[in-house]
Amino acid sequence: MSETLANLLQETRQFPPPADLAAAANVTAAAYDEAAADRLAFWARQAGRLDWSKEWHQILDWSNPPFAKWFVGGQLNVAYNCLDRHVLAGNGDRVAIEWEGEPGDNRTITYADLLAMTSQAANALTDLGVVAGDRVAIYLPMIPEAAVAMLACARIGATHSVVFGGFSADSLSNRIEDASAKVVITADGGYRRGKPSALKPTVDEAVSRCPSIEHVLVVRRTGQEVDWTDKDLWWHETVETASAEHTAEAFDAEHPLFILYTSGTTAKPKGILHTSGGYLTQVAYTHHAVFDLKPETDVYWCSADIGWVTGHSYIVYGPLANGATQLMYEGTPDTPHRGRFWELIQKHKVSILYTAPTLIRTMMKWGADIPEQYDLSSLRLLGSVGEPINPEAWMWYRENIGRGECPVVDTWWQTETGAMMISPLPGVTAAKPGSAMRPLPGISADVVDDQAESVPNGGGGFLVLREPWPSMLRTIWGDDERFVDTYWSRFEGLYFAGDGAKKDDDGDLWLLGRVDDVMLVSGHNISTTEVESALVSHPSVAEAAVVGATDPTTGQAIVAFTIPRGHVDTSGEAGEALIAELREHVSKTLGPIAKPRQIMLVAELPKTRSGKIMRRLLRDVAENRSLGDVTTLQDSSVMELISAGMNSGK
Ligand code: 6R9
Repeated sequence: MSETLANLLQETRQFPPPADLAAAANVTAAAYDEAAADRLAFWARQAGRLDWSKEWHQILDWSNPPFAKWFVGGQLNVAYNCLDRHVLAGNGDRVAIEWEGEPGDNRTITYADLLAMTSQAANALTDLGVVAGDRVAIYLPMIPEAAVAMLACARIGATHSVVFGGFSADSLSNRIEDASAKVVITADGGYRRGKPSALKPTVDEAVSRCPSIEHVLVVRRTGQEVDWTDKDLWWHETVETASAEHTAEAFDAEHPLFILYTSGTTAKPKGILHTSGGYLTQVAYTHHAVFDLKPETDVYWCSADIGWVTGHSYIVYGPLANGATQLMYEGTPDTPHRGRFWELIQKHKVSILYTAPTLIRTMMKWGADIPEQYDLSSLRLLGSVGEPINPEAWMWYRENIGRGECPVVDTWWQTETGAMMISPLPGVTAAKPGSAMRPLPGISADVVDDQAESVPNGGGGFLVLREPWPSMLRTIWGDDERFVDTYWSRFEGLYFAGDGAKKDDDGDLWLLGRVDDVMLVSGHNISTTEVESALVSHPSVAEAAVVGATDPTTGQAIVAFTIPRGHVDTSGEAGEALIAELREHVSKTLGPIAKPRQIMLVAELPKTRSGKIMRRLLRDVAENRSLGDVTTLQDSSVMELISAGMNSGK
């Protein structure tokens, strides 16, 4: 970005916390002051939420930046903190996971059950020769065994590397190879959109290229036919026959817990390494503070996949460390019908929902009459993660899912940050639709210009983190140099996250998307997010993706791909009229500079499996190039449809 971002969007609505929630909130405004007074002491107190076998002697060792060590000398077992201690405290009968399979089967798993299952898996892995420090790849659908496999690794000190079920054999084998994993845990298949979808053939292909793999553990989920090799073992014959007694050993606070490869919307995937004590401290604290979790009464649901960092931190480690009762759902939101999510919330009386803007916008497209048919009165708090949430999507979520009463917390963070960094606190913050608001207590985020100078209120630029935080990535697996280059080289002494952001007049933060996506139009930097939000604020639009395409006169020109809401007529002249109206609407909302050169009406957008729009591919289409790598797409047929529409001039 040669100049700071143009500050286009104006949003003045603001929603203070409900009085009853504020009065009983886990965290009050005092947390900001306490953390500001002594950041390290604040984090040391949060580490006190966990059971340590050995106390640390130093909170943070930052003597060799950017390589951090938190809670130096401390020892703990992560799985013990998520399981044993709740059982020992008399909460073994509390439900840990209410699991719903896509075809309608379900399982109820208490903390005592989950401990027994994890102990069996830990014993089985040990019998297979897995020892502390080894890597285990996990390639599973959203079934309880996914959480069990992760916790079993944590329990024996093995480092897990979860790969999204459904990534190609290439992606899987690259990740296995990069980490030299010894074991893969997978399943015959899982259910997606009403059908069993196979996983094992992909694993077979990947493993045939990966000599490091000694064993493949296979959970039987769908019962479909599978080929069998001499490395394969059934989970039910290996794990479920093992002893359910296992004594957890304590590991160093900096013992590697997991590697998670970033979704790779760009270059070679990076193996983000997270360790134990600091990571668990921050996921547990943020889950407690941002969701205001009351473990005895709340039913929590994070709809993410376990293969995304959101599933690691806010399905497995954060909620379980806090003794939460949670819903886990295997399938897609429209199977067998478009009300499935709301039906599940009604059935399990879910009180806290954490989901992604892409899902909210899809629900907008399907129409508010669907959630209206269900009793959603159990909900008391709504969360969002993964992308900037457009103000209109935020409002729709609050009004139609949260009865106009539930606070919405928009949480900004990354695989690299491990846990939430910027978010409202539901009992404190008067939230603004579309803003992630303030850094959480103990976190120092800022927005800087090209010269690393903090921008004043009203300004825009690069989002950076000034101080190390407990759940920060420790490095890129096997590549310290790339870690330094990627995150710590743009601005001296600052972590640069890759996102653009602005500060409003009150100093609250608005995320503007990846800086790689920022458009330069006639010398003005314009964020894709703001133009998308302007489009989504039109009543006929459910979702929009905006890219900058090379243009002979303006340098770059704005090209928008827009999904109309369900009821909208887009045929022939009505479609042409809508496009003209949308161009005018953007121009009126943001100013003529932001008026798209071209708007296409499309049925779908290319997204990664965690729901992020892949603008890179849309840029290829807008500039008439052949498509780049599409292997991380959720649905690769989407691009063919979009390209066909572009070429027919629509
Ligand atoms: C947790 C997660 C990280 C990138 C991040 C940013 C975008 C995530 C956001 C958000 C605006 C939010 N992002 N949450 N942008 N507002 N609340 O998504 O991790 O998959 O590594 O992606 O996602 O661009 O840099 P990850």
